[in-house]
This record gives sequence, structure tokens and C-alpha cells, in this order.
Amino acid sequence: MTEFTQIGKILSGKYVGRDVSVRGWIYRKRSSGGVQFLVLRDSTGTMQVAIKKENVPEKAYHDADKALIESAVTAKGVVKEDKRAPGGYELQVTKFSVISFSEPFPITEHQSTELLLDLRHLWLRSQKLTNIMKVRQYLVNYLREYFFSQGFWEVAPPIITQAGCEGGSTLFEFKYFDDTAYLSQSAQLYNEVFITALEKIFVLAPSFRAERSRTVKHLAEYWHLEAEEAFYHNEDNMKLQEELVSYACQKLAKNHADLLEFFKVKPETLAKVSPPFKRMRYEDAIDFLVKKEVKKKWGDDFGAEDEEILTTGLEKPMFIYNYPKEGRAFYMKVNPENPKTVLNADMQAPNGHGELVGGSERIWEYDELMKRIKEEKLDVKSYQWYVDLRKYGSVPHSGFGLGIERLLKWVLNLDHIRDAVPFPRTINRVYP
Ligand code: NSS
Repeated sequence: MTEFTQIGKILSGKYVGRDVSVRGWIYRKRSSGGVQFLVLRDSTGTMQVAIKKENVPEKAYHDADKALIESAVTAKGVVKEDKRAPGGYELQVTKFSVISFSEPFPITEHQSTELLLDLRHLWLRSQKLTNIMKVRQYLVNYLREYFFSQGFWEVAPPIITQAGCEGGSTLFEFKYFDDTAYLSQSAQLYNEVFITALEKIFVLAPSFRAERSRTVKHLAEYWHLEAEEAFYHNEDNMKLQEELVSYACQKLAKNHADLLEFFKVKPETLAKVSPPFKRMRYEDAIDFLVKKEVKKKWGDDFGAEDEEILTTGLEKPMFIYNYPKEGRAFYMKVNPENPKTVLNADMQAPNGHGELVGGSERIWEYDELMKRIKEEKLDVKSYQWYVDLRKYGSVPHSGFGLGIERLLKWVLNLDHIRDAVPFPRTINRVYP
């Protein structure tokens, strides 16, 4: 059987003079004076292969001539250094065959965003999206690595649930046999179950939000990295988050400068992301905005423009903490120093990229939680198991959720969150 060499390895320069076989897809092509110059792409890179009429059988040359962009091919030949070739190396081909001929590829230069989204199944092979998927994998890997290094266990909560976590307005409801259920908005309530056994846990799973908003930061389906920690208070929770995010940023900066540069992101910028992150009380954030002549009063939410004003020019993310109790989720612990507020924190990305993390200390006492569930008029039946946890050895605890696509959007400075995920689901798109 033929052994194939990855293009990335050839580009490292160690294969000059060697006879190798490669396989991949035609990325670009041109011909001149009896030579077909193809640029081949595989998962590791692109390189030029030169097919000279006199060096290959007639059929091979004819096929190379006929094959359109995105045809799948194999080529064998000797690697030569060639400064004119993109990447600096060229394969001088002696054997060439087409695995499958492509029809005319429907994506050419300067296509509309809508068309590229309709053709997402084909556009995913573009260099931009391929590189995003690579960075995404590294990022997720480093986040996981950090949790494991701190003694966290990875758990598997359900996706189908009857206990909404983040309010009824963004729940996806569906028929569940003869009953009704929802797609999970957050694994949090289940995460709180695991801590009495494993103490510190995390989960990476899809979360679903029936978001009516058309923004560059909202998806209907996103990947949610959530953690829950027994005996942690809000400040411990924030420390954990800033260390987690810093660890991943620094590892990316150290190990993947080439990928970052593709997105014009300077590795030095990410290397600077280190604890502590700036912390600002909610009320101080309101004052800050008022001083910038934004019409804001205590109790208001922050919109995209407010977030931009608060975070423009920052080198690393910041926390806004102790939000008003009114409008916050039912499970958040009230701040004993100011009972109009809760012990929560949101981590905001620099330069208006939006909220990366939402976290809080949880109500761990039975009576207090029951009172909040009733105040919020939630269906006690669906939450009975959750409240039950407060009867059997409950402890103070905290946790948070980080949107993977939000983090990727900020790290790579992407214009739109949809490019941080292969198949974006938004209010007006569920195809392909
Ligand atoms: O609603 S959150 O702020 N918080 C929770 O869901 C908690 N129950 C998490 C927890 O404590 N275990 O969402 C958390 C993060 C938020 O900061 C964003 O980064 C991300 O989830 N998020 C989203 N990403 C993309 N699209 C949408 N619609 C979205 N909503 C939240």
C-alpha cells in the first residue's frame, strides 16, 4: 500500500530530495508551457505540485488538465526546494491520478455572506474556517487540561430536561412522548448534584437558547463549558475563571503563533492575559457609564453599546459583579452586605466582544431557595429534586458557564460568532 506524506511535514523542509506521495484536493491551478501547476490542500497545509507533460503518462497529464478545483487527487514525485512556489517547496510529479473529479465549485471569490452560509457544507473547507476549527480544538483542549490539572472531574448531565435554568423566554420546548420537555439552557442545576460526590466538576456540552435577538454574539445552539465547585464563594469562583481563561490564552500564544497570525492576532497580546482581571461592582459600572453620558440607572441591564464602552481598550477581560437581585436567576445567593444585590459576576471580553462567562454563588439553604422559587412563580414540582439537595448535607458552592464560541470570537477577533461554530443555528438559520 502507498504511504502518504502530509503536506505540513513536507513544508517543514525535511523531505527535500525524497520521493513521496501526497493526497488531497486541488486548491488552485494554472498551466504554462506543458506544465500543470496544481496547489494541493490537505488538512495540514497547501503545496505546489508540478506535472510536466513528458514526465507522466498521457492520461495522467490529461486528467490533471481536466480536473477542476476541489477534485480529489494523489500525486507522487520528488520534493524540490523552489522559492517561487507558495510555501517554498514543489513536488515534481512522476505519477498522478484523480480520485474523483469535482463539478465546478459553486464558491468563487467575493461571494455574499448569505450564499456562503447556504453553502456552509462546502465553505467549511476554506482556510479561514479550517483554521478556526483548529484553534477551537486547541482552545477546548487547554481549557480541559486546566480543569484536570486542578482536580476537576468531567461529568455528563442530561440535555433533555424539565427544569429550565435561565428563564422561560429562551426555552426550546418540545413534545416528549406524552409530556413536555426542554432542550437544556445550562447544565448548572445538574452540576450542583455532582458536587456532593465529586466536589469539583465541569462539563462541556451544547446549550440551547431560543434567542429572538439578531446579534453578532448570540447563537441558538452553543457549546457551554460549565463548572461547579463545592465550598467555593463568589471570589474563589472569579479566581478560578480568570486562571482558566489565562491558561488557555497563554498556551495558545505559546504553541500556535502561526495560526494566530493567520487571524492577524499577535501572540504577545494573548500572552499578556494573566490574573488578576479588573473587577468592577455593578453599581460602579453604572456610574462609569453615566459619567460617559450614557443614560443608565441602577437596575438597568447592559446592552452591546454599554459593554463596548466598558471594555474598549482593555488588554484582558474584566469582571462586573454584584448585580441587582431583580432580574437575576432564582438560584443566585443574595449578597449579605447589600441584599438588593446578588453574589454573581459576569466576565466581559475586551473591546465589546461581549460576556464570556456568567457565574455566581448559589443559594444553598432550603428555605431561602424555596422562597425564591415561589417568588419567581416557578413550577415547584419540576425543581423538587434540585431543592432536595439542600436537605442532605448542603454546602456553600459556586459555579459558572463559559460560551466556547464567545471565547473564540474574542481570541481570534472574529466579526461574528457564527464563524466560531461549524454549523451556526440562529433565529433565521437551521440549514445546512
Ligand atoms: O446565561 S449565562 O450567563 N449563565 C448560565 O447559563 C449559568 N447557568 C451558567 C452556570 O453558572 N453554570 O450563560 C453563560 C455563558 C455566557 O456568559 C455566554 O458566554 C454564553 O454562556 N452564552 C451564549 N453564547 C452564545 N449564544 C448565546 N445565545 C448565549 N447565551 C449565553
